[in-house]
Amino acid sequence: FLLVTMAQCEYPLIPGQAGLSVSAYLYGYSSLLEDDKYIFIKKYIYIYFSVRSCKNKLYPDDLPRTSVVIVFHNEAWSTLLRTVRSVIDRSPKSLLEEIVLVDDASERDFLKRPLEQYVRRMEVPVRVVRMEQRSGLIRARLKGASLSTGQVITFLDAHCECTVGWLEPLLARIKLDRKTVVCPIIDVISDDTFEYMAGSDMTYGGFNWKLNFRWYPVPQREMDRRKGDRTLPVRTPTMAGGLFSIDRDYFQEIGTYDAGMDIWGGENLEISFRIWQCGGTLEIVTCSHVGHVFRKATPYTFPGGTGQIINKNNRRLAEVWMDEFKNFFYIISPGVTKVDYGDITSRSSLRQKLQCKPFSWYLENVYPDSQIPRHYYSLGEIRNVETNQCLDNMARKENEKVGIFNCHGMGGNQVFSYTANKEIRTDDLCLDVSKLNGPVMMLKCHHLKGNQLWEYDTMVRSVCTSVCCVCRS
Ligand SMILES: [Mn+2]
Repeated sequence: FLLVTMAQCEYPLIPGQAGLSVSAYLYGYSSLLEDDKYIFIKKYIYIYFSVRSCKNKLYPDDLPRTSVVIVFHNEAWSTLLRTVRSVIDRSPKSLLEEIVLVDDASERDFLKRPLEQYVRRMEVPVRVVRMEQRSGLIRARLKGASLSTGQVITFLDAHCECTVGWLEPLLARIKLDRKTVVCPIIDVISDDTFEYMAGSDMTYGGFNWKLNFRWYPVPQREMDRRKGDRTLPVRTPTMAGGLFSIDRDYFQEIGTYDAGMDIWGGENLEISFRIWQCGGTLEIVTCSHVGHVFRKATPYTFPGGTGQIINKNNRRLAEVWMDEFKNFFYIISPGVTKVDYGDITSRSSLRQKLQCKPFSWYLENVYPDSQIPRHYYSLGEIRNVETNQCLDNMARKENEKVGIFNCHGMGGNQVFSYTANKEIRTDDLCLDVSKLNGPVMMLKCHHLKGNQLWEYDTMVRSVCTSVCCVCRS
């Protein structure tokens, strides 16, 4: 902890600038000092540096070299070149084997010959590889990986900016243990102004019942494991998918990607589950920062419709890796069971061959604060048997009231789970009552019981306030 006054605070507090990676939390504080006739108001600013002494970390000289594989489809010139340029400028030459740009059948002319001619002049070998037809992220990455030669493969999206010192901390973790798969902290590049904003080192990857990737706060147990040192990597249950480094041989050993998945979606959870369940480790390396342009809408067209493809991919991931916990996905996404997911025998036999652990092990050991409860009493609807009405989350969001609607028996918004911790959950929200006589709200599950503890007898009632959730009369 450092205490500095505003006057002392001349150096920039922008993360990354001057090599400083800081999180500054500003607390205004004023104290009155009397000096004869004058009262000086001195305004102190307490600045809590999260003591991210990343700058002083030393890394071995003999780190493995990496190829950087970047898939693009109709990417803008400026964002693509910002990515390539920053990789070259901010990676030690001795660690950068090459850059492989995989064009997933772009239509824009400047991404054809002009791009090839432009990158030919660069100081590092940059290859442009073309997919013959639109193949999607997964197959395009597999092609790029197979044509690259570095000991490590680093996948980046085509709209990134690597920061100074991004690469060494990633490679150092892989050198230490080749079964460690590492992601940088993903900083945010605005898609309006393209300004660079620091991402948080206090969130990690999770997923909800619908198998959407989500960021959640790093839990206390993970802070404790690192003894509060925020320069140490965070073990993350899942990765966002766009940006990570992996040892080439290990990537092969654990079965690269599921080539039966189409285009995009679900592949990041699939590789995350596979890494953990099959003996690897997945980390966010907090000393490595890469910016990423988060776009409001996907520029990709999905042949056959976005929903169908993501549902198919998610079914493959649920069927191969999630055991009985796939029911959470199926029951909250009615209709998804009708989607054909193709043949999964090769992925199932991969799981057998690698002797991967069950999904319950993953929930217990890797993701105990998962949105999918490891232990639960029931999963289904909460019905008033006399009126035939059901609790319904009405597709509302966090901090809104839970609703009641005619029971439809179709799962979806009427699915709740009464967990072993006596919470009532719907997806990643918990029923919560803070006032006598309600209302019953849907809040983030906090795992601390209290307002989220429900007792079941013939009614379901909140312990804290005795509010009945569903009453018979
Ligand atoms: Mn992206």
